[in-house]
Amino acid sequence: KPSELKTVQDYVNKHYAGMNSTYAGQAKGKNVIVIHLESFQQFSIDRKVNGQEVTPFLNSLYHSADSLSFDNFFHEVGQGKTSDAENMLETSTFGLPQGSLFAKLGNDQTFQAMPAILNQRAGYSSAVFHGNNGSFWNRSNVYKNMGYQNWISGDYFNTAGKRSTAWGLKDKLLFKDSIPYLEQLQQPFYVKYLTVTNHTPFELDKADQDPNFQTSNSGSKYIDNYFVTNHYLDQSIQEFFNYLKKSGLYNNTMVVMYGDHYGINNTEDKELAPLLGKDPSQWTDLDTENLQRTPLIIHMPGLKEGGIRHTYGGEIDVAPTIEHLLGISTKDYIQLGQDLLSTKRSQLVVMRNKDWITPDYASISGTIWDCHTNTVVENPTTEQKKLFAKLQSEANEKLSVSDSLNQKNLLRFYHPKDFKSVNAADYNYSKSKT
Ligand code: GP9
Ligand code: MN
Repeated sequence: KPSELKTVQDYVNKHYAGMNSTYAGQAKGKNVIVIHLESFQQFSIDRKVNGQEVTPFLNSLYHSADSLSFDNFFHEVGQGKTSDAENMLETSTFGLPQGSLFAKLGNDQTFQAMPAILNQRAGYSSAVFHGNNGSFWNRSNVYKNMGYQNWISGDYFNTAGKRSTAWGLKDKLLFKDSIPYLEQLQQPFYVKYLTVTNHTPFELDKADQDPNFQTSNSGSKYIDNYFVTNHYLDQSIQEFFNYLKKSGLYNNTMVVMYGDHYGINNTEDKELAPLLGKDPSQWTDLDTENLQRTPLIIHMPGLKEGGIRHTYGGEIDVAPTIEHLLGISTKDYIQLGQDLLSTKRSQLVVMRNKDWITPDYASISGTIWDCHTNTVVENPTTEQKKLFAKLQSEANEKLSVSDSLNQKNLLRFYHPKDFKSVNAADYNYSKSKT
């Protein structure tokens, strides 16, 4: 119904936060490489185990003056996990309240997504690289509807025997074996790597482990294994950066790295606590919520005014941030996120289950926490009650607008002047036809 689309449009116009002129267009015309760091959490950044950094290379990028890094960036996925994260990054809309949007709606959904926007507005070619098979999370259909020109999945690579874990080609091999394809892409390109080795249960052959890295002895095999695959992931990114530098691509590329969701389940919190310098008996629900931070690092040589940002945001906000860095305005698109660099953005982060967090308060399963004292707000003042109700209704509205848009496929009816509809039939990912 036109009125339903109108409600969505009104919401988006009211919440448009603009861009930041210091950053807008800084990456204009550059290649974009998004590296999806599977299950990688913020607490691993700068983490030392047995006196050794777990991810020394990512730490160096995190602290580099050529990076914009975010330390209050939250994953906002639901049951669709990786696919929800992808959906947010490509479209700046949420996944579904239940199940995976990719799986449930991906066959017929109208998307106005990053690969098509970047292609139409700035001539970008596009590709996704991943070590698992092409049909997982229904990607073969979804990517066509998003306008991805190339989908180089595990179906393309030699994934035999020890080259793979249970989740597909090991990350070091994924980066290495992707290069012949990457080198054929017309520049500028928009490319996404979906890593997979740092996926639960975080098992890795001894031969792939760094003999110089000693993991924790936490009492949880998930935690101990996690640091091992974190370290492997870190090395794989370093090897890829070495290639980017050697090939010269580094100088005209912006690399965006982010963790898609938690890797360590809250069942392991008691074993994790001491490693984070916390008393397990004092562990709270807010501590668990605080662990839902994942890294976001935007790296580009020559970046002006880089550094670590403390703004509160999440996966929903990444697409407009990237587009604005590329000098592409987002005013005409239906996007629910706000540029992370905008000074007018809201500090309310909305989770898929209607929980929310701000710098001061968090709502976890309906209980309000004070983020400064790490305690439940037992007797809220009238003013606080009003504030919490307002934040909750803002959170609910954001999710319901997203659900109305996606569940009714409303983008079918939306034709901004800057967007030509994507035709899935234009894309063919079968291996024989390259
Ligand atoms: C599968 C990989 C993992 O191909 O992307 O997905 P997840 O289990 O994290 O949703
Ligand atoms: Mn995942």
